[in-house]
Amino acid sequence: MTRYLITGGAGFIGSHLTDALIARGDAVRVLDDLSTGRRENLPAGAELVVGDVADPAAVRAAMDGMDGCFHLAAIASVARASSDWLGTNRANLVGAITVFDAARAARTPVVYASSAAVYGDCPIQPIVETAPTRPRSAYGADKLACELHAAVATGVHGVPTVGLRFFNVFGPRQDAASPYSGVISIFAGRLRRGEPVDVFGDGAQTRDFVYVADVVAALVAAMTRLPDGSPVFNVCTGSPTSVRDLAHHIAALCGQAATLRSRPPRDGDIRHSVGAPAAARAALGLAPPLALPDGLTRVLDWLATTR
Ligand code: NAD
Ligand code: UD2
Repeated sequence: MTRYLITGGAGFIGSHLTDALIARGDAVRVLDDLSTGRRENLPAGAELVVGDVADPAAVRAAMDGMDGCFHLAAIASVARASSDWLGTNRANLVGAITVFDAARAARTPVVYASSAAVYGDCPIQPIVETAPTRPRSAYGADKLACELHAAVATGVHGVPTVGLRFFNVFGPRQDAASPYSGVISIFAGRLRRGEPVDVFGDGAQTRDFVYVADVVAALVAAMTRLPDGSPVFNVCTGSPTSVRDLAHHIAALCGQAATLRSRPPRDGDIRHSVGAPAAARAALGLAPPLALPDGLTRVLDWLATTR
């Protein structure tokens, strides 16, 4: 039986990955401080260790006996990284270095979550992996630094690493009630009740929304294939959607008209973020992604069963 450590495994993406690995018969240990993750997200059979990913002793103990590590623990919010720069740095960068350091003793492979935020405002869309990285947020800067430390882990210490630059991930279990959550969960939670939504800036900013099951498939394929050389890949669809169009689209699926309230732009907000998916598809053998309307329907169906 293959054994995996998933840091942040009680969170949104991590719990879907845990489900997938348990379903195929792997053993899963989750290290999570439950700051945004929830015990109830985890399936029966997953082992939960409550602890901090920036605590070297906790990470070393959690890594013991593992065949691979998926490192997903982080404070996953551009807005929170802006208000709590140092606190998020500890979770988002010190946490990653702590994982790489623990992995080097046994050369445990690490597949870790990076972000589209590493690119900043990229003039050429869709964005390819070789585009310049110029983050505009503390969150994106920490994710880029994770990639640099991953290259050190591989090049100096022989730890196989693969970084996945997730674009904007959505799906069931993303918290609709948190203001720090992804825009789809916030909009879906409000629009289905006929409530207005806040649009930061003019709403013409675009994002590449990728469904969580496609992200899980990329994580599993990256761990299975472990391409050499500490590579990084976009995990995205290649299709842009503006925030304003997103609101109208979700409202239409709910049989409502959307009421949009204009709000000032967010600090560090990126204007356009659409990824080129070809390199990941080729290197990791990924299937075409789920179409946005199908993913939105799944989110709305899930919300209807939960509240
Ligand atoms: P999430 O908040 O649901 O999951 C993060 C998990 O990490 C939570 O369970 C949380 O409790 C845990 N955690 C936070 N700080 C920790 C710490 N110090 N020690 C241990 N556990 C800690 O967020 P998510 O959307 O599932 O994000 C997972 C990963 O993917 C993160 O690294 C995030 O930066 C990255 N990512 C997410 C998106 C997205 O659109 N959701 C896009 C790009 C990258
Ligand atoms: C960033 C990263 C993403 C991921 C995420 C953290 C980019 C391009 N993307 O996502 O990869 O790491 O951080 O999980 O850097 N918005 C509104 N109203 C709301 C909420 C959001 O208008 O109520 C806007 C927001 O200003 C932004 C867009 O919606 O333009 C998406 O916001 P988000 O918070 O879902 O994600 P984003 O793009 O900051």
